[in-house]
Amino acid sequence: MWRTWCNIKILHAKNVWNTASRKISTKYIEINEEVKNALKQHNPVVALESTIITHGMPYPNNLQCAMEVETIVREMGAIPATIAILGGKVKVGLTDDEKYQLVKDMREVETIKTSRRDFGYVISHKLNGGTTVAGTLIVANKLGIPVFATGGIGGVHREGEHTFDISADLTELGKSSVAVISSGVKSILDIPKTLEYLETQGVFVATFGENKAFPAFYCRNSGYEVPYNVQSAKEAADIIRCHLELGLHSGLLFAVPVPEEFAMKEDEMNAVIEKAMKSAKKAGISGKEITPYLLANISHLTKGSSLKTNMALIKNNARVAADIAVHLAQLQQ
Ligand code: PSU
Ligand code: MN
Repeated sequence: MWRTWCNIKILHAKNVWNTASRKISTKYIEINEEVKNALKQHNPVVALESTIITHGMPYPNNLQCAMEVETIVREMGAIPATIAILGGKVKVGLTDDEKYQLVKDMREVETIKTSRRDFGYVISHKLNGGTTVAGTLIVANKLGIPVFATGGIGGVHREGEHTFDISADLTELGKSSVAVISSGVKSILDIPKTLEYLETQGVFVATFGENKAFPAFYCRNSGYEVPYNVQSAKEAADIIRCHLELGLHSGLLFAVPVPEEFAMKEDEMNAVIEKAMKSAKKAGISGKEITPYLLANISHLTKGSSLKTNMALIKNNARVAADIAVHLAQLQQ
């Protein structure tokens, strides 16, 4: 029973019209051998998103960060599985060449920030796509990869009660049997509303570290607490195991504060964020463009130091995620 959530669920093309199926047609997905073998043998795998690469960071930091994150996952004893769409195919476990291609193609080919709603379009038009947290969760969930590392997840935007801008990351977390390791959410978002939304969606939320202070991505403390604090990878793995074995079909969020030496000052950051948000409003930016716009603007306003923090926290999250994946795999053997 315990083993079933890790089976690779792939459907052959003839069954593709079975709309009740959770499976992806083999026509549309390519899993690299290393990841396939690790999944078969219940070895630790960490899923990684690719919107960070395509829309979250400038070149060459995006590529450098993606490579370093994978190295860290390997050093910790897990297999990295960066997920993206290349030429209309979902690739699980991008090779370095494929990561380079994804970035290089952006100069000539339309590259879509891909959440749930975008997959059919991207694949039918044989485009490239950077999968968001939501998009990556869909693939990880279908393949039974229970651990996924990223920087920050999307959330309820400030003034979301008027704009209805609520990231699909939250609804996807509500229906994916996957644990996401992130540094919480940025204060470009409404943090208390995001936490409320996660509760409604049945997502387990805990901090991973010293206390229950929910981190705000660039800063270690958002000023809001969450109900749970987890202190070790073993404890996290035990919780994930129970959550999955109970068949709850909702996700888990472990929020890891950025390491102290890379953390940014809260007052300073709040002022920068206010400024970036004003400029977004003035430029009429909305919808899926808002997060990439703000990220680039914040990096510009902080003269690149927010980008440094961003890269440091992703790497730290990858380390924690791999540690959790290793402990989870031990529970399965
Ligand atoms: N936060 C970051 N960097 C990012 C993102 C979020 O610090 O690149 C990306 C993630 O892929 C996330 C997506 O899933 O933005 C959320 O976008 P939206 O708010 O449009 O749902
Ligand atoms: Mn949005």
